[in-house]
Amino acid sequence: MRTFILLACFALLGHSIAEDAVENKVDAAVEEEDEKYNPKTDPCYSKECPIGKECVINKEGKGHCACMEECPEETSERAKVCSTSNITFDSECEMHRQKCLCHHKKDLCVDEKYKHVKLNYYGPCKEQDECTEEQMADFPLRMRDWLVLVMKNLADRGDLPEKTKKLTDENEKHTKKWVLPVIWKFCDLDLGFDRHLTYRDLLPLSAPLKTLEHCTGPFLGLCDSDDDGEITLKEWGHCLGLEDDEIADKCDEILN
Ligand SMILES: [Ca+2]
Ligand SMILES: [Ca+2]
Repeated sequence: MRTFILLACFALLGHSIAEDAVENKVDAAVEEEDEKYNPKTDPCYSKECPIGKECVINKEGKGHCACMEECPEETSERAKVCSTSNITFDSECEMHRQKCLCHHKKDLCVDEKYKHVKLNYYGPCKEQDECTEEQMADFPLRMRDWLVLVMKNLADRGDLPEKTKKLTDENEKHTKKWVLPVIWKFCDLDLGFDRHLTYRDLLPLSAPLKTLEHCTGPFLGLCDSDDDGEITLKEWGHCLGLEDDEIADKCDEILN
């Protein structure tokens, strides 16, 4: 019996020594690779790809963005996203990866309709309560109060540009304290500074808010009063209760 235990120990020891030797070899090879690696010659080194895509080197040796092989595995409910067509994806990455795969007609595309998929809100899709007339009437008032708070918090934390901070200080004297924050939010959301808020421009506001406030979607729909898919400063001001003479384009002042 003792011999058996001894032999077993030797066998285990032998196994462990052999494993260590293999590991050392692998480490050395990785280190050698690392030493050889030169970011300047890596076509993907400084290539940034949008979500759901990754850089791969093509036949010409150039880096280009292709659909991701796979997204990091997500098991948390909080990572899930709901699309505008009410489909839940495991993550925002997975939604964009599917969009990419389906757009390029790849085998891994789950459903051809995913090529038009768009993010609606963060979290799994859920039945949203109907936004009643009363709630809808109340929503802009609550939203502008919230914007006043957000802007004030940013100013207090020193997270606003100097000029904008000055504007907020002056704004303290006004009775209608929401006018400046409403205009500021429009400028803040406006990608491309073209004074039009598209679906994409509105995402940082709508995607987190829609899970918490079921009137967000209908409200933003109403804001686009001419129904052209974009919200102008005038439309934004009107739906948040600003008078015509209060809707002034201060984006250059606010953002610089
Ligand atoms: Ca824009
Ligand atoms: Ca419009």
